[in-house]
This record gives sequence, C-alpha cells and structure tokens, in this order.
Amino acid sequence: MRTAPTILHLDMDAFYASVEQASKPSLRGKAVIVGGLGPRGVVATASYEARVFGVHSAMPMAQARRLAPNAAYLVPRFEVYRAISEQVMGLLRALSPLVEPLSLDEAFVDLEAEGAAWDAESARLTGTKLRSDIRAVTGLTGSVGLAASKMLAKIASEEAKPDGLLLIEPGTERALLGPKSVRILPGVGPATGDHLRRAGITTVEEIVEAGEDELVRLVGKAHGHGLYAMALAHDDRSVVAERDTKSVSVEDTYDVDIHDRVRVRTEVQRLADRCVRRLRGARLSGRTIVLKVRRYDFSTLTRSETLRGPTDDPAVVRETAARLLEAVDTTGGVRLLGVGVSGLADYTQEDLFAQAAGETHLDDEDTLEEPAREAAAPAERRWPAGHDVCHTEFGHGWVQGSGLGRVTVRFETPDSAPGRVRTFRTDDPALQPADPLPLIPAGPEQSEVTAVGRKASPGSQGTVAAKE
Ligand code: TTP
Ligand code: MG
Ligand code: MG
Repeated sequence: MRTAPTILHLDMDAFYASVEQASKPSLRGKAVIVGGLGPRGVVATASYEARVFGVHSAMPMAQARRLAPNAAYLVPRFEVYRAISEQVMGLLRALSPLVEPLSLDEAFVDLEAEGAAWDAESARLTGTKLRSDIRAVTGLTGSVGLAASKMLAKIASEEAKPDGLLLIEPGTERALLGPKSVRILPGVGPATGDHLRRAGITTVEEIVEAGEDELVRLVGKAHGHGLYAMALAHDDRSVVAERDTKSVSVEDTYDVDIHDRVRVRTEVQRLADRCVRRLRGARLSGRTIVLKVRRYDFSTLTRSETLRGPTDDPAVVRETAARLLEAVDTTGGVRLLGVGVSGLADYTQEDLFAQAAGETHLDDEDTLEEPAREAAAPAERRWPAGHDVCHTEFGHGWVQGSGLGRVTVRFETPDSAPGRVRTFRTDDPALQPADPLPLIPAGPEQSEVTAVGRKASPGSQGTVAAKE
C-alpha cells in the first residue's frame, strides 16, 4: 500500500437533485425528489432537504410521497446529468490519466500517476482546487475523499458529505475505522450487518478483535478473509483507467455465404439476443447499436444508431439492428454478421434510470429506448414533470405538473430569480418542449452553443420573461 494519501474519490452531492435545484431557482433550499413518478416508480435521489424526512434512493415513490408530501417531484433529465458528468470527468482527467469512473457522479483518481500530488499537503491542495473548479464549471458541489487506498478514499468522501473534503492521514486508518459500524465496509449490507451483530460484532474494531478464523467461521471463506483485511484497512487495489470493455459485441462467420435475405434477418436477430445476454451478464447497458456486415467480396460495412439513452432491452437491440440491416445491400451474399452495443453505461445505475423512465406512462416522456416514437408522437403530447418547455410569450420554463388536460409551468431559468407559475391546456400550441439550458451562464467558449440553443426555440425570451 502506498504511503501518501494520493488516491482521490469524488462523489457529487445529491447529484440529480442538485442539478434540478441549480436549474430551477424556485427549488433551491427545498425538498426535491427525482425518480419515476408512475405507480411503481422508485426514488433515484432526494435533495438533502428531502432526506430530513427519511426519503432516500431506491425507496418506492409512493412511500416518499407519504413522507414528504410537499416536496417537488421530478422526472430525471438524463441528458443534462450526462453532460454535467462529462464536464466533471473532464476535470478529473486533467489531474491524471488514471481516472476510474464508478457512475455518472463518482470516480477514483490516482493523483500520483502524473505528479498531481505526492504527499498529504499536495493532495489536499489538489482536492481543494478540484472542488472549487467543479463548482466554477458546473455550479454544483462534490465531496472529496483522499487516502492511501480506494476503500479509505471512498469512506472519506462519504464522511465529508455534503460539500466537504476529508483527508485520511496514512497511519490513522485503523483508529478512524475502529469505532465505526461494520456497515461502513464495502460489501457489508444489512444482511451481513445483522449476521455479525448476532455474533456480537457491531464495530470494525470488533471484527479485528474477533480474528480472521472467527470471521471465516461466521461469514464463510469467500467473505471472511476479505472482510478481515478491510477491517485492518488493507486495500491494495489500484485505480484502473476507464472500463476494460468499451463495447460488447458478438459475431459469426459463416462457412457458406448466406444469400437468403430472410435468413440474414434471422441471424441478425439471433446475434442481437446473444449480444444482449452478454451485455446483461456484464451488468452493462449501452446507447449505440452497431451492425457489422462482411460481404462475399470481403467488403465490410458497419452501421450504427445511437439511442436517446442506454438500453439492455433485447427487443430494442433487435429492432434497431433490423432497421440498420434494412439499409445494407446483401444481394451478393454475406459471410460475416455482427451485432454490438457501445456507449456503455453502468447497468446498476442506468437500470434504475430505465425503471424510472419506463414505468411512468403519464409523466415520463424520456423513454430511454424508443427512437421510433418521436415520429409517431404528436398525437397526444405529454409533459413530464421537471422537463423543459418554452412558451412563445413567457419564455423558458419547466413543467411543474400536468393532468386533466392542463399543464402547469414555472417560468424560470438557472440564472433568473424564482419564477411564476402559469397553467395551460396540454395542447396549447404556444407551449413546446425545449432543450435544457446550461447551469452556468455561458463563458466565451460556450456562448456560441448557447446562442444557437436559444435561437432554436423561437419564442424564448430568456430570463427577461421569467422574472416576476
Ligand atoms: P449517489 O452518489 O449514490 O447519490 P447522490 O449523488 O444523489 O447523493 P450523495 O450526496 O449521497 O452522493 O448517486 C448518484 C446519482 O445516481 C443520484 O443522484 C441518482 C442516481 N441513483 C439512482 O438513480 N438510483 C439509486 O439507487 C442511486 C443510489 C443513485
Ligand atoms: Mg453522489
Ligand atoms: Mg455516487
């Protein structure tokens, strides 16, 4: 294990909810809950103000509504979270080539890789500067943990939350861990926690006291050794840049060229299913579906389509691959076919997104995986809570709620004062869905993008109309 606290762990504070508060001035300092609003929806996250009521991630939305009836309930805006995540990851990559993202809002960084830090003092300075850079670039807060191992760095950022930094000096790890609950150790969930408690072990210290043999006896060989090592603060895992897998794909080469178009289609479906099985096996999902075709003359084509969000749904991958195939001429015969998914995302996180989006028929338009829907949509317009809209007269705003043919919009922008609420008919032609606005007023290099974005929504009067 290294001797300097140069492994950094960053985790953004109440990430989705903070983004929503930064976007919507009227929600700052308020209880905000983001997640699926349909009957079986779950909470993705809650602002710290909402956590006071006991609301937390993965809780059924119905329960959250009972605990915090007056909170603002919003459907996630993934494209915004993803864009901000990219900004944050960019700041991390400027510190070191060794950045290991764990989810949209979280990553490990090895600060020693390129000399960003070498001892406690330089590590602290780097962590402090990172937090202020994140704030300047995104307008949001993230918490930083610094330690000599991944496990401790992550525990440190958790302890530092919200909006803090904690550095664990090498040599003090065991003193720090000792009195804490066993639940602080990675992999110790409620079940293991209960099991250990029944054996009289509630703190990390008590794990050490019980000894390795006793621990193996209690939780089995597989976990016992690891748990004991963690209790001693032994963790040698290194920071691994990126994921090993950037895409998941399968392909088949055929002994005899396939000429029959129907057979080609069937093969593509089969490959799509196999690809999804592999994707799911790796607990991943992805946004870009790739079809590869090698023809009789060895000419090889790849065609791809990027969906609006990550998927691991076999039906979606199959349909997309079939659509891609329609654009490929296979008349001379095919000797190889492949289907792949790239633009991979963390399944465990994105899966909850998928639920949040998929289960909310009425409120949620941000379906992750139906590019074809856009064409068919206009029949009945839907207004997901929290999503951006633009009104020809009142400018930019967001949907506060909808139902019974009415939609309520609050007109405000990230840099306006809290705005006013107005109600419209859901089919009011003056009201249109809009692109999200940047959280931080555009700097010189961004201004062009923003200008285009604003122009694209013709009636937008920006902040002027949103002010009371
Ligand atoms: P977390 O970092 O676990 O939580 P958080 O950023 O909301 O709050 P904290 O200050 O405690 O870090 O997750 C990051 C985002 O991932 C979160 O804002 C929403 C999403 N998410 C889910 O969709 N479902 C979940 O169960 C969890 C834990 C997170
Ligand atoms: Mg977080
Ligand atoms: Mg996180």
